[in-house]
Amino acid sequence: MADSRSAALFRRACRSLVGGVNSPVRAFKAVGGFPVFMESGKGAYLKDADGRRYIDYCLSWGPLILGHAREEIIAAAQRALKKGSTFGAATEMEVALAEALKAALPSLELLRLTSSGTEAVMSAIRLARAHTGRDWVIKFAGCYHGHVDSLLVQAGSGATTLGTPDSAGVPRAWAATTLNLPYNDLQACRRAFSKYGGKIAAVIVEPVAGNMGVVAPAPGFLQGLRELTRAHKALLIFDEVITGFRLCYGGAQSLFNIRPDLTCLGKIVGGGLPLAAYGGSRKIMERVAPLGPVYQAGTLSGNPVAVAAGLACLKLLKEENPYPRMEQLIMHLVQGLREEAEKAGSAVQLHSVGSMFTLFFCPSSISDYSSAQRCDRAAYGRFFNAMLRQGVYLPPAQLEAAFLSSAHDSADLTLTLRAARRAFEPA
Ligand code: KE4
Repeated sequence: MADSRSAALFRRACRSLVGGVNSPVRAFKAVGGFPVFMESGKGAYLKDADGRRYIDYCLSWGPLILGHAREEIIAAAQRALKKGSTFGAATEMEVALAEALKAALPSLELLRLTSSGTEAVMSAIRLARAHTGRDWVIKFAGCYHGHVDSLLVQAGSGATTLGTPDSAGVPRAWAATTLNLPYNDLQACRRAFSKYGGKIAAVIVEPVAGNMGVVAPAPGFLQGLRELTRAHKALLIFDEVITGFRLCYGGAQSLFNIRPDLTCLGKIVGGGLPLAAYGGSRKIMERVAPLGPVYQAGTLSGNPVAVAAGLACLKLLKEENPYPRMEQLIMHLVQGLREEAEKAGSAVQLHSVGSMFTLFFCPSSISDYSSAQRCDRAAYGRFFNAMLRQGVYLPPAQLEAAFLSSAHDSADLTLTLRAARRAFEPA
């Protein structure tokens, strides 16, 4: 509403912050209108600056698998904060978190904590180039790996939402080291390796894509990447910033039983605070400073408050194992959305893996970026706003993943499906 506090805050924000936001995909450009300013969150719910409550399926783009403001995580962060916010020195807690990550993902023999997923990916790419002595990287169109210069080529997430899949400001020479292939197209990968094998340092993949909407790997796709990279002595990098601890406690590499050479983690591992990580075999990781020549650093890497939140989050996930229940709930939600869309005559595709899902407004099946781009984004925008008006907050962009948390319950789903019944009504 033009006279709402969010509207006033947005007008004020635009005077100081680029586009009034600190990350483009929050700007609501893909769904129209202006961003709702949030004031607080609790469990499955958000409250905006005007006091309106929403059932939240964006969950800060993935980190909040246990819902907003989970008591135990807040308490752990508060305890840590009282002892000091940062030391720029080694601490026992960061070792404990590293040990917990290694226990969950056996492919991590040695790792490094960073403050964002972008940093983790950027470092993993630099390390792969150093380890192999090669420059080129294969990524997949529609996959987004953070705003790493050389990977902002046909990127997903906010880049695709804003129609800038190839960012300005990236030197052509850097983008030229990136081979962009269709997701799920193993043949294209085979051809790339047979043509450029000796130049390719790594393949980086979202093992379940979230940044073109949720798109699952085709059977054999990930295994095929593993075999191809091994045969050509390139590294396989799993970008598990979204899927890590989301699909199951061991992430996609456990679910699909694939051992990547390097893994990038983020979002959930910080329990909602800024923390990410990258890691892999000791042989590869020992090339990172101070042991080896690959330089990577960070003032707030392994920040004690974020580490405490991350440790508390992983402890709760291990103890509560919310995955089976969330999968049951998401099956119910997806089936209900499919039925409501059918009744309204809306052509939709529903994708879900674990507790992440996407409602695509598209009449045909989706398996990669080009098919995902056939979506009717205006229809998604209308649906998003109709749901927002009824107190349901979806990701403000069609080609993003929506998430469930362990705080969502069947009553939330009933309200969501009732809102969807009205929101699907033809415009
Ligand atoms: P951050 O630098 O935003 O912590 O992580 C970058 C990143 C890396 N890899 C994957 C698979 C990711 O999804 C992301 C970031 N995800 C987006 C949303 N899809 C974050 C939201 C935003 O950019 O504001």
